[in-house]
Amino acid sequence: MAEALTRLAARLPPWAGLAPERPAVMGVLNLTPDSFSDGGLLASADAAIAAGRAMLREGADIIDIGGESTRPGAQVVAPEEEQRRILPTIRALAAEGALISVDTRNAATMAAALAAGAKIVNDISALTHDPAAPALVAERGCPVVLMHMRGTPATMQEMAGYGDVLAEVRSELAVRLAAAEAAGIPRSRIVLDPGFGFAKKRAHNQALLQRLPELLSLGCRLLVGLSRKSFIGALSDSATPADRLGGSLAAGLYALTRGASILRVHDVAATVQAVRVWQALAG
Ligand code: HH2
Repeated sequence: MAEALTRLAARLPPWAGLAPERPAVMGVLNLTPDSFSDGGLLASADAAIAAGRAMLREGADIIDIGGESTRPGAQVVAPEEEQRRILPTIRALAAEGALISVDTRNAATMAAALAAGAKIVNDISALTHDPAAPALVAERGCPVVLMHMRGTPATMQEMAGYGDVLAEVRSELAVRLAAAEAAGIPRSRIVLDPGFGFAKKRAHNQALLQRLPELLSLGCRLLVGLSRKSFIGALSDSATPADRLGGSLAAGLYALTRGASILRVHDVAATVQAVRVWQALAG
């Protein structure tokens, strides 16, 4: 069963030049003072560049660079400040050949990051936050991650009400997918993400992960961001984000058996090792 799902994901169109037959690991580089698990750790561009290089050495396929936290209730950051935080690091790592995604909701930041050498846009609002974003992504021809959420980071947890969570997330993602295609972004350039922890309670996250294969029928590869999230903490009784490595690895490998292609993680070395062993045994 797990092998069949993995083969199904491997048959989807290749994305962003990544090898289609093996799962990819996206390392998270948060250049923010307030991210939920690693805020404030990378206060200078030099520290961020060094952390990005370490992730590449550890085997990350993509480095996801963001300058605005999206945890519940996080401070909104102006695009100018967001760019000030991330552009020097994007420029330096892209010049060294890294595949960079920019984690932003703002079209001006997407444009500046792509000009600095980023190749992928990762938008937690699925190109709804900024009306200029769909046309920009279509025109630049870059791969894009469309994530499911409701509301904004400030309001999302009040909107975590579902009857059938999988059916509702699936149909809301289908709407975002159709809008992106209507704007001129081909489906083959789109990866979908159910948005774990975004307008979801623990039971919703768990059901979505267990029923992940049902999202594959949308015809896109799936990315999952489970790393260190609070529902991993709740399932494993581990209080702080930094204590959630074991649970994050278990959930990530489980997601691969449910058809995910890309894992967005904070702990690159441990994840790459786990994925390699999992693939040698199951893949
Ligand atoms: N999760 C976070 C941020 N961006 N992007 C995608 N595609 N999927 C996710 O699950 C996702 C994401 C939140 O995690 P993190 O970046 O560690 O925290 P913060 O938003 O506090 O910076």
